[in-house]
Amino acid sequence: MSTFIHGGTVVSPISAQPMDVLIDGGKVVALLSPGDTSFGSDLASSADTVIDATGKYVVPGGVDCHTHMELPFGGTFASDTFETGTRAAAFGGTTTIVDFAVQKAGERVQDGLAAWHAKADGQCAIDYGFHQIIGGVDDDSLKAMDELVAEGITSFKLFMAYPGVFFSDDGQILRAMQTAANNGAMMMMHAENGTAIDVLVAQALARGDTSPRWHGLTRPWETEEEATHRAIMLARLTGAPLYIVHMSAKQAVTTLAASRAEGYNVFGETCPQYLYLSLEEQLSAPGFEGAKWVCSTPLRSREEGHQDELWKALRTGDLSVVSTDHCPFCFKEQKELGVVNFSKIPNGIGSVEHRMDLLYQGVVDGRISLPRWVELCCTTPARMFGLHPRKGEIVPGADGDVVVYDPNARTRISVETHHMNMDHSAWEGYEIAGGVDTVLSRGTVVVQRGEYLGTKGHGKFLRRGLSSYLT
Ligand code: DUC
Ligand code: ZN
Ligand code: ZN
Repeated sequence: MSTFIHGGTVVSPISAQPMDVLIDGGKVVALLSPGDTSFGSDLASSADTVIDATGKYVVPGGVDCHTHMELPFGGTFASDTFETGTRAAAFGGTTTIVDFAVQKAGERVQDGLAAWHAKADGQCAIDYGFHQIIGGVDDDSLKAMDELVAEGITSFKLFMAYPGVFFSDDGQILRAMQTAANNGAMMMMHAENGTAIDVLVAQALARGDTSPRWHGLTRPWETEEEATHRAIMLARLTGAPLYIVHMSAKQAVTTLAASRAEGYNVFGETCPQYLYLSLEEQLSAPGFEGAKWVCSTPLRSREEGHQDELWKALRTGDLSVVSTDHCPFCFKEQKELGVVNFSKIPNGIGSVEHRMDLLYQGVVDGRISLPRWVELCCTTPARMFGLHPRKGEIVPGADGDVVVYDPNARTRISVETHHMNMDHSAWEGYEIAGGVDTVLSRGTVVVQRGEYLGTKGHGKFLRRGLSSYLT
């Protein structure tokens, strides 16, 4: 089964040029300059399927390396299953997700991972891998980290937030990092000072400050910056590579940049919500409305200028990746758990369907270049987490994960039209210049002009290698 995509502009992390793409047996087999008569041109003329990409961009399938399908949180579960969430991702041009398997304290890491395999197996529209959350660092879980690396789970996330749930103390963090320094895995960190935040939350509630806005005000930038600094110092001490997830505070990014400038393997991601949304506009919406935007780290103040600084860091390379931290909860009965107490609102925003579109607006607005869009959303996450060159770039030998993206399309984001299992959209009414036209996963068309053509179970588990992004 072969597919020939012709007439488009192929975007790589370093260039955008007119090229035709030939996919055969689920793999990219050739990139041909228009009119090329060399290897592949015969195959192209006899391809089973021909896709006309004239006037469109041909980009690698998106790699969203931070999702939480069915995450247990605050007495409920993230509302997307692997079936609904990966289908929504495909609609938005994402062809790979890396989700977080969870080990809770007192549970075997291997059991937590097995539970995640059971949730995802046979359900997914696109390929998927797992990071492993270690919620209880001890001798057994440290040993399990070595085992998991051999099974293609090559990154481990710890939390400096959520005491009593996912939290690790500094000694536990140090031990896990020593293990990663030894086995080559990437450490990932939710960097917020959770014990300090818990005091601020209790004080706010005691004063009667219970509305969603206080979620943000009780997680000030200092708590992110302090934890970021501590995590980086512990990583430096051990030699483990460190990836800080969902960065939202400009001061934390400055701290990260300082260690990057010294040559350490420390990296940061941000998410669309921190680039576009704010404490003043969304989290402070009237009544309980702001609950839709309760996530951690929280949305930051626009007056303080965090959003512009994050865009700048995406340009300079101080931030390496844009993921979503997709963690959807419905407003009814889920977000509403916190209607009289913001600390009971399940933390999370659903964006897995919109990441490619939202970041493309950065290209339209002149904030990032076309190749940088691809690098941030596709190539670097693949390299960071051991999936490149199979994923993240259109090169011979890679999986045929390709998106034909139409810069002339217009998309209006709405709960009425999205495919995520949510009863609202954090992006309601957002106008997108551009839109996904066709999505291929391993050479199979899964979405075409707004129609889902894929199948549940097409998506396969990806055993990942070690990061190929380290310096
Ligand atoms: N942050 C969220 O917003 N949701 C899930 C967990 C997290 O760290
Ligand atoms: Zn987190
Ligand atoms: Zn997360």
